Amino acid sequence: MSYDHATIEPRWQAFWDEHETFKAEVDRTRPKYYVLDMFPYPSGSGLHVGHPEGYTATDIMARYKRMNGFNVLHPMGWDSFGLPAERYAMKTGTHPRDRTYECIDNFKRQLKMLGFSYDWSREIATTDPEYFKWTQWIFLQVWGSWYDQDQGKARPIAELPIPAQVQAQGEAAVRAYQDEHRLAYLHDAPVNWCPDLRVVLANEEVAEQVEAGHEVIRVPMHQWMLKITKYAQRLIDDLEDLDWPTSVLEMQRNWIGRSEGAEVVFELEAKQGPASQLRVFTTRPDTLFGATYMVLAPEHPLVETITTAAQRDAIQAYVASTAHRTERERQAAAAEGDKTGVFTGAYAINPVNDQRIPIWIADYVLMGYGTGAIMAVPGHDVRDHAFATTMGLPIVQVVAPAPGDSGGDSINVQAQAYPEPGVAVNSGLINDLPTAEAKAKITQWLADNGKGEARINYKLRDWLFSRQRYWGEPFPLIHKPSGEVASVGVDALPVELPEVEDFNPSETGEPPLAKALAWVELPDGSRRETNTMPQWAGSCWYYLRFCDPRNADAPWSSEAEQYWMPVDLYVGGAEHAVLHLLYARFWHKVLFDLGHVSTREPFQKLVNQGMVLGATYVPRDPQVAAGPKRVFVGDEIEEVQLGDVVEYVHKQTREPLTIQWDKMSKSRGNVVNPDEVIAEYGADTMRLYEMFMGPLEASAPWQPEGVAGCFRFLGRAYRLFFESPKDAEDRARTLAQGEGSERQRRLLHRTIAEVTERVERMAFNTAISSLMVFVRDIEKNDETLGRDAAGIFCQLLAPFAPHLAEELWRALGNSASLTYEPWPKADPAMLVADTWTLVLQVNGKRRGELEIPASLDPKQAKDEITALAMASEAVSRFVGDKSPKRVIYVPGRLVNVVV
Ligand code: ANZ
Repeated sequence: MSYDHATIEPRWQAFWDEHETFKAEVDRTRPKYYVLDMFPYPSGSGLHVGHPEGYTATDIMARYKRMNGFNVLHPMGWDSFGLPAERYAMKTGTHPRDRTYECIDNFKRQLKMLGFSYDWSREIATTDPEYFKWTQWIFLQVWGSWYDQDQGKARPIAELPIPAQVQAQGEAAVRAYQDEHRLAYLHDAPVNWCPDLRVVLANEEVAEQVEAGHEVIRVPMHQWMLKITKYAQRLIDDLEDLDWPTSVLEMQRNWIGRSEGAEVVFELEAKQGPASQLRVFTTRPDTLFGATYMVLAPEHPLVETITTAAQRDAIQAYVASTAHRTERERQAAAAEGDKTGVFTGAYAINPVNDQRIPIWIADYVLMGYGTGAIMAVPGHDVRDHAFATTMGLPIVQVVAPAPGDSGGDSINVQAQAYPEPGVAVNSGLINDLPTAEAKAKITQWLADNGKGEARINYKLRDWLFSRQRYWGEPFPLIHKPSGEVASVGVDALPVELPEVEDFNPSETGEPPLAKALAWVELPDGSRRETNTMPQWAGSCWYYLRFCDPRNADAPWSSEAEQYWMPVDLYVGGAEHAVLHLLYARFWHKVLFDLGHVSTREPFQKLVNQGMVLGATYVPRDPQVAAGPKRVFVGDEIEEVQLGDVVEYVHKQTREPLTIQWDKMSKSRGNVVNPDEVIAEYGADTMRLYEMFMGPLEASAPWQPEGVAGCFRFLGRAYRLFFESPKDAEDRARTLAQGEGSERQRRLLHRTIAEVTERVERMAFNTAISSLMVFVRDIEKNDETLGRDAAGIFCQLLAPFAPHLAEELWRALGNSASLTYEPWPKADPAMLVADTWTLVLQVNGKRRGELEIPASLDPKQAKDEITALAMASEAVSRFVGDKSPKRVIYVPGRLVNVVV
């Protein structure tokens, strides 16, 4: 009998389904563990082997925690609104709904084949009316609230205090005042409009279309905005208690971008009625004496007013030319030193020394940040220095290195800006003060003289929350003939999408819904809002719905929410490090303020899995490689064995090629389809290999040899139960007889200890090596597994290769699934060391040592020993995500990894 995954796996999947093995219910007698994957967008191309990396990791944790007595919530669903289905509809006429559900079926089929322990009874799709009913409900909560600065939280709009003079102006004024304070508001915001494609593009989509030759312009449109900026400080502060990767915490902080500084008021030399002042934001008020010119963003409202007649044409031409560029492009160009701008002809007066300073416009200053205007200090700001040098503007030094700072004498601000802190010079009342004190003193002076005040600024902008698309959640709002915006009312939810034939926006960019007049126009003359919500909306709260997914009366019950939340472990791609997590945290905080959820933060621990890289092949000859780029994929290649090394050649031309590893993508042709891997090796092998490739957080290449290696390991484990010892005559003897040798029991307990400790750390690759060592040892000694050892091995294997583990467990005479078997405990008395020492080298340099269990024979167990070496801290720290060229093993002495 040999290991037949094709029979074993479907059998156990059917068993789990039939017994609802993974169904979770609130149970206050047990501790809970909520483990969540970032749910996928069900794309047309199906899963590739990158998806299951994170899913396997969470599944291991889910299974491990169940065996440790936790009540585990492990759900899966679909982030199923989104542009690809809509584009597909425009091309083929297939309704996005049909396409979406077709893709979901395919994704689900693939996920089920992998044997993940999801509670499928909790499956949700963001496109189901039963789901988006509550997305719309949450939107109404946001729209129905204002932010009370004093209490530091959102409150219902009905509780907004109305100033007496607004009250006196009547109902319409009160309503307008409320609308201004809502957390969701209407705003004319510029969007990226692509006239050729007739679509509004998200910022991150612009580059691709421009490259494809399409024009993208910025045009103002009616948009819904959410006041996430009110939460900027809380979104920073509450990161404190989260168990997240440092890099993600850092990215969140940077995105929110808190800056401390001052707002400074400059008088205009030629007063223009009420427009007599210019306000700027600066993080360096201590450099005020060095401001030699000012710059307004081209869109700044004062540009019109202050430009002199002589400069008008030049200014207008410049403003027109920058309107084509997005803020991102402008920032990128500015960072590369591309400095353009035009003088307005106007002057401002420096409040500290009454000097006249010329006012320019330039697109390196952005309207959306600070006040949209700056005082330029070319002596101490790199961007200003580049601009001043280009335009021939004066450069003045007002900061000198602090006494004792190295390199102090060589400062020459004419040649190069000096942005470092130091001591103030040429700066009147703050002369000789160190930068921090100079900032404080000048800010105080500005405040005392009514010329400014301390200010904290955030880079974070309000969230542009509407899209001109069909396949999204409709807003539950109507526009009344009076101009008033009103809720459709909670009873009218969900507002479903109208059936339409044409999914294109109108010529002018009006959303496709605007054309569904029978839907838009209501009997009382009101019109429905025709924008839809962005794809982020559905993914902002799905983790809450999973707590109580079939609740028809509420988005979730507080009982379920209080029991399951927060998510204990959240695993997903690093591409969501900023926006998804920030938006979800923001909604969560609004819901917290309004009393709908009980935790401040949704996701306690976060892990980003690395990427699975796929292979393509490029010419090895550098000369040839420099020519037009030629890339070949797997089936055009032949591997030839030359001595110890494998070479790649093109099948037809025999041209020598080298391998190149990239992120898997359909366009590169380097994608591996899990269906094929599962057909050949089975889900357990695939899961095992996904975890064995390397540390979860690191990117790693998909190598077919590695898959085969994991398959061989499972085959060996299988034979331990059914075929060993080699001379066994009756099967009963091989299964769980006796105690096993003393050596076997020692090894067993060491394996329990190692696997446990490594799973706790989510160091799955090394946990798997422990299991491999165990199997190899028993096999080598041609031993019969003892009764305990056989059962415990099944338990240890279960999180990683659950189908085979169940099969072996059943063969031992157990009738129940081992899903809820208690996790084994190592006996400390059995954990006495029995090892030899292996030296670890990377590129020939000694990087550490590793204790290898004596059970691993230096001559026989080459694979296991090198695997342990590769997985060791010492080696992986130096190898990182590079793929090793060669691994040299000197039996019993050392492993040298060449990268
Ligand atoms: C004078 C100055 C002197 C500045 C100096 C810096 C160094 P962060 O840290 O990003 O907040 N700035 C302000 N508003 C801007 C806008 N809308 N577009 C482009 N630049 C803007 O940086 C704040 C600094 O960026 C401000 O401080 C201002 O330049 C510039 F030695 O003012 B500073």
